[in-house]
Amino acid sequence: MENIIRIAVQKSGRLSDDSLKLIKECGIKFHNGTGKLKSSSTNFPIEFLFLRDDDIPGYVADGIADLGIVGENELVEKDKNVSVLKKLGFSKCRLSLAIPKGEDYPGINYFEGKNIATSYPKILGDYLKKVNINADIHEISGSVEIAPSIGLAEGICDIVSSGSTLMMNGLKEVEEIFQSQAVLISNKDISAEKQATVEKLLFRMGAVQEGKKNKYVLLNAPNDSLEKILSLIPGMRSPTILPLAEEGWSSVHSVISEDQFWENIEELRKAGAQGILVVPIEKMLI
Ligand code: PRT
Ligand code: ZN
Repeated sequence: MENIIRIAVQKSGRLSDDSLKLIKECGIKFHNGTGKLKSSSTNFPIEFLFLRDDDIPGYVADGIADLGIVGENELVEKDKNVSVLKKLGFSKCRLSLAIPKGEDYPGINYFEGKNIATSYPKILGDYLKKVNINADIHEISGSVEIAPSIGLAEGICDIVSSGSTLMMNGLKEVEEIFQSQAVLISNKDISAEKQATVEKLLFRMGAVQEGKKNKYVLLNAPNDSLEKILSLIPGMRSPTILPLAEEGWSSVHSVISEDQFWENIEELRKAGAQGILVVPIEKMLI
């Protein structure tokens, strides 16, 4: 069928679980038995290709897959001609320059004429050009963090998340050069039939993402402070207010962003709100 789309997701690694979780949260059912390279859905026109993340941008650019989920670091490094449809908000990390802990770091000029080991020669090369530094880029495919201690390079450029790998290897982060998160990418030449399926998927992903940002809040409030409380939890259109059995009290139901909820919680309580329940929202269609 012409409308079936194919999506490439990482087979096993830091992107895999969150990629598959997002697809499941979109209501798409599928089997991903271990070792399988391909799978399809029983209730949505989509097929899955399970690949190494390094291969995902290329497969999508060549049209072997219509869509892919990959880190921006890998996408920019591979420099393939694809479209970014959506930032997905997971697998957040940064690409940073690091040097041995004991070294003084006067600024980016430190790297002039030095050797830097990395698995990201393109991103690093572009950055060094931008800041006008001439350094030798030594490309290695893994265990970049040990390069200084074995004398292979004076500094490294690698992915950092918590920073503990750098610390364990006696290194310190000195420049952040790139920020990354998982993104949904697409082939640039998708048929109209497939595009309709892509739109359906994007709509569902948007609803899941909106739902995650917001919470459904229920609370009890004395009627004479309703006005104040409603100004603190304005709701999607306007909050629902139901009278409680107890005279002079109401139950207020509303949707509020999680950040805004925590910012306003003290004021809500001061205004007399009681029995506050905060409930996760699975999907939100605005
Ligand atoms: O086998 P395959 O090629 O598919 O996977 P991979 O080994 O190349 O990649 P994988 O699964 O390790 O990471 C996939 C993607 O997750 C990366 O391309 C990034 O976009 C993202 N990501 C998020 C990370 C990290 N966090 C991360 N911490 N990728 C790698 N790391 C490594 C980093 O290389 C370093 O060794 O973790 C270490 C640093 O972590 P901290 O927490 O100690 O700072
Ligand atoms: Zn990889």
